[in-house]
Amino acid sequence: IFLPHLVASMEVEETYIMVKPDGVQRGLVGELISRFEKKGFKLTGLKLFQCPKELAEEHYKDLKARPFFPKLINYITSGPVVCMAWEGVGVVASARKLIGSTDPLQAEPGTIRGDLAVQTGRNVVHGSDSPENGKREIALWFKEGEICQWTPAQAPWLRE
Ligand code: IDP
Ligand code: MG
Repeated sequence: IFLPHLVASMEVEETYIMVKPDGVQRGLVGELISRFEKKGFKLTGLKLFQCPKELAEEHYKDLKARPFFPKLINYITSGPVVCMAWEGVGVVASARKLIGSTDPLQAEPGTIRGDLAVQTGRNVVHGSDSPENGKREIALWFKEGEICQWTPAQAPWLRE
């Protein structure tokens, strides 16, 4: 039987990664960019941005009914975030693995949240949970012209 959800995707995907306000305030921007860069994914969009309330609410609309929603919106709008678009084969699931579990105390050592955070309400980074949401979120956070298509010089040294 073919179980597609158990197989790492071979498609080129895009994911929206965001350093949340705590990550920016704690000086973790360089470290977080570096983790995705070193892994071998391609950066296609990057900006520091003060998120308006409406955008935060749209981004997290699936969580609207949750009791922590108002606090989540306050958190995400409490200071600048760093918005990133990353591209690569299997990048969505791989980025989620690099990020680690939502609760940093449950996140494995070696993951971003496992190494750098202690609480769900201050878990330093966002990553899209599906290729569809990757596209949706990049379209939500970036304007046309803010995404760059380019070929990294190291491309032939990352994939045969
Ligand atoms: P994810 O960021 O790992 O995908 P989601 O369940 O999509 O986790 O939740 C989005 C964000 O909402 C989390 O990263 C975290 O900042 C916040 N959040 C989720 N659950 C809680 C909670 O129980 N208390 C406080 N904040 C939460
Ligand atoms: Mg999520």
